[in-house]
Amino acid sequence: MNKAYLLTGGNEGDRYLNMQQARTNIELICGRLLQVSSLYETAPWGKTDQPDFLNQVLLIETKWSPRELLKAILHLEEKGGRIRTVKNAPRTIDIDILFYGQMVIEEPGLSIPHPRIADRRFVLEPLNEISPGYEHPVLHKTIHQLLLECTDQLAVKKIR
Ligand code: PH2
Ligand code: MG
Ligand code: MG
Repeated sequence: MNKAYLLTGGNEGDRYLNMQQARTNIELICGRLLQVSSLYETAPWGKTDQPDFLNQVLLIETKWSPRELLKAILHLEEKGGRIRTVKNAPRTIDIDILFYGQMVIEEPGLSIPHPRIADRRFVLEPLNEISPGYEHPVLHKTIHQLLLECTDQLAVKKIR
């Protein structure tokens, strides 16, 4: 079995319900939840004139390969009512693969680790809550270290 860290996020519609449905569907389709961070309310990164997000990090155990996992996730996003328009637009649910074990993959449509982890406090805070000592396989620094060095100042608030 392989372990993968996923980030869920959304800022459109019933945010709590969408995040909860994402967790349920991930567990049904992708694999068992091993760890779940708190929910965080986070200021929008990138395109800032949009509502605040909820974000959460999940650690799962999965039998799927990275490519199969991506396919399953895209299916779940569609099921969750996500309509893709422009980059960084508001969305009901976004599910990103952050890490897949210690694998490094650079393929069209699939970059693992997720390329912007170190630039985003909304990813590092929930990750740090569940796995501060996890080593980034490319940057060779722990999540805790990356959080200490992160220059992103956008608000990230633990809500429960
Ligand atoms: N996702 C983005 C762009 N900006 N900002 C926050 N706070 N949370 C997100 O999940 C997020 C974002 C692109 O996927
Ligand atoms: Mg994303
Ligand atoms: Mg995404």
